[in-house]
Amino acid sequence: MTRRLDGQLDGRIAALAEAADLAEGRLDGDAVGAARAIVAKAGVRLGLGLESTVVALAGPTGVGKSRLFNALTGADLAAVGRRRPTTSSGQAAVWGDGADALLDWLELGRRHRLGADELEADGLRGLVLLDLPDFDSVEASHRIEADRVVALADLVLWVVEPQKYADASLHERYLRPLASHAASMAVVLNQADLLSAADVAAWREDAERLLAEDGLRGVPLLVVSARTGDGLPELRGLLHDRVAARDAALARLGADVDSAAAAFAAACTGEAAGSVGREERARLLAALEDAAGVPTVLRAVSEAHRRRGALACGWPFARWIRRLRPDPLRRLRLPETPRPAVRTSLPPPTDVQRAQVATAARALADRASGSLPPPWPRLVRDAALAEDERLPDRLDRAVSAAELHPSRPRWWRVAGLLQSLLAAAVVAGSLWLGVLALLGYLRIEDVVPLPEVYGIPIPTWLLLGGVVAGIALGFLARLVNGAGAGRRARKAGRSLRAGVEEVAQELVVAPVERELDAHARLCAAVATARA
Ligand SMILES: Nc1nc2c(ncn2[C@@H]2O[C@H](COP(=O)(O)OP(=O)(O)O)[C@@H](O)[C@H]2O)c(=O)[nH]1
Ligand SMILES: [Mg+2]
Repeated sequence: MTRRLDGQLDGRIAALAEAADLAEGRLDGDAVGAARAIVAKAGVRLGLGLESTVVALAGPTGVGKSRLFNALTGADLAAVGRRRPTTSSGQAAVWGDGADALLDWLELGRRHRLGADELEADGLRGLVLLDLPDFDSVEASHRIEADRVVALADLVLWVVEPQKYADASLHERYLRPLASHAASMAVVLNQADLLSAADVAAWREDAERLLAEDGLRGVPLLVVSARTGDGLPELRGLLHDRVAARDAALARLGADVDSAAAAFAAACTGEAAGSVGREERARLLAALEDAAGVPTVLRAVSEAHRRRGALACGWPFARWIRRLRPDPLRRLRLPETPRPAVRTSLPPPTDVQRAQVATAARALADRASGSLPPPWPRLVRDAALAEDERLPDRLDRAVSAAELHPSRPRWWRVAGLLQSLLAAAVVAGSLWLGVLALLGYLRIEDVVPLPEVYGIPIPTWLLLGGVVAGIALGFLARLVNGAGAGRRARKAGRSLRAGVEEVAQELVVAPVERELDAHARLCAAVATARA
């Protein structure tokens, strides 16, 4: 039974540790610290073994803790009454041997070991009983010490007397916050000898009512007198049961783990998280493409192809017009082959473009966080916008790394050669006609025969034919290159979009999904820790 509980507790402690890791930087820092402290404490306490059960007598001043301690140990160990202890630390009585490491961990130096006879008599072997300083002591160090040990004990016996049982600080500072620790404590109504039997009954009833108000219904309530010994057999019986079962440490740690995990529970209410919406994602991509200057790049790709085509196979006598304007790809310093390390000369995203990206990222985050409770909507949104500053640079790299397909088709050479031949014909025809005109001017006609085809002289054929064919070829090439430019722009667009998508995934979508995943894992860990 103990072993099974032990194993189960190990799993819950591991879950609490995971919850604390995930809550780090996301949820309340105090709760994270408290959870880590419980994980650490549980590890140490379990490591010290379950053979010993640490029971602390805690309560306000003068209720009889020390006298009860003496009564249970059967020795005059603790200073009672007016002889107030001058040290701030409590003291321990150990039934049996061992437990030294446990007492070292509890930092209790004053230790008493019960003899073999006493062990034989009460069957409490394994009990480590602690008499604590008063939690309401005027000495701050006493109060701190009492709180420290109360946090470590396996079982806490809250000792009160007829006057102090309703003490507000006991209920508000200790009992109510420990409502989940009902299995790790008991309340001892001491000094019953001062009351009549009827008053004792009324007292018990009233104490029960107060405990119920604290949320501690079912906590064992014992009426005793340290002076007369009344009720001590019942108290010993309770201690015997808990010591023999060796489950007090597990119950205490279980309650600790539960309340530490409960501090995260508010972040796990509400419905399940949404996911990254298709529509919001598409809108983000559009905003990023715009910010990356994709339309500008595609225009440049298309324009560069036309320009290069015109220079390669356009009518040679009109090429100079094309040369007037610079190559758009070079002007933007867009690499001919993908070179992710090279910066382009594209203008950086404008404020409007950046705002549009931020709006799209926020919308994506809001949709993804669905109806999660706080602080998740904020965390998810922060994650979506966290890499905002890196976006322009990453988008520029994505453009540099894109395949823009600016290759030159092979037929350009053939068309260029043809244009050169036609241009040569135009030049030859012009020269020939020029010579003829000069000869005519000099009245030396018909010296050389003028060959004709279809009644039109060959030089005229050469000049006019060259011009018409050259212009026609240029026009035809322009048509084909226009289609080629469109094709290249579409291919480049696919490559650019893939790059932009990668950036969106890395800098916006993945961080959002990481938060959603953190939420899912944290809440699963909290559920496991509280099981
Ligand atoms: N009548 C009566 N007096 C008690 C009882 N228990 C303790 N006292 C007295 O209450 C005073 C405070 O006791 P002490 O053990 O020092 O209380 P502590 O401050 O809680 O450790 C002392 O004078 C004790 O003798 C009891 O059961 N009956
Ligand atoms: Mg005392």
